[in-house]
Amino acid sequence: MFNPKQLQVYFICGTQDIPEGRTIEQVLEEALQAGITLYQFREKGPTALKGEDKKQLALKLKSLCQTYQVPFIVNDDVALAKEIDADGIHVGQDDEAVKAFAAEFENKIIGLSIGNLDEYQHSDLSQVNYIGVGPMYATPSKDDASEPVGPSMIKKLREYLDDFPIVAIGGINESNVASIAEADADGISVISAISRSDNIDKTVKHFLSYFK
Ligand code: TZP
Ligand code: MG
Repeated sequence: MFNPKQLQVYFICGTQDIPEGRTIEQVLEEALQAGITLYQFREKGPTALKGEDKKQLALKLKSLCQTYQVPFIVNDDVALAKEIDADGIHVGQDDEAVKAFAAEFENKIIGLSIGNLDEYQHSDLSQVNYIGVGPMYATPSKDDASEPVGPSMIKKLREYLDDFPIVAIGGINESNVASIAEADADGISVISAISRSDNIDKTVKHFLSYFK
């Protein structure tokens, strides 16, 4: 069951985001130990695992998340999310439409990406639990990212959305997280600031301190 507090420090990561010499299991376990509130499994790009390899890794990471009672969300891959009984699914504007699968994710978490006001106006949020808004800043982790919109986009969307759960994404790090919290996001979703941190424990705890 979804609780907006789960958006506070939302870690997204796939095998492509792991620095040399580390494994995704190690990185995720450190992040879970440090207190991340939600995890999204996102395999992307030329090295992305597929088929059975992707499924087996997803099952391993899901079970790791269960140990820490942190929900496990799958990016894009609705079929995989169903097959492994993930806690939820996150889709972008170009992915499978929420209305096509919402009935099968009734007691699960459904997240939708929104890049700007136009996308917001064309999105049906009636079956969506939270929106991911961004990129806030330039990001090293998404090749086809749209123009950064900055924390002011969160403030604008708040005018329309009242207390609907919003998580900010894209280029967020320890130096700019304050402006995201100030814009009244429910939390941050980050890849590289955690996956490439020299001290995951310190980074996650720093992020958590902004979203009490
Ligand atoms: N969607 C918009 S930006 C982004 C995604 C998946 C990448 C975020 O990665 P980072 O490293 O936190 O900028
Ligand atoms: Mg997508």
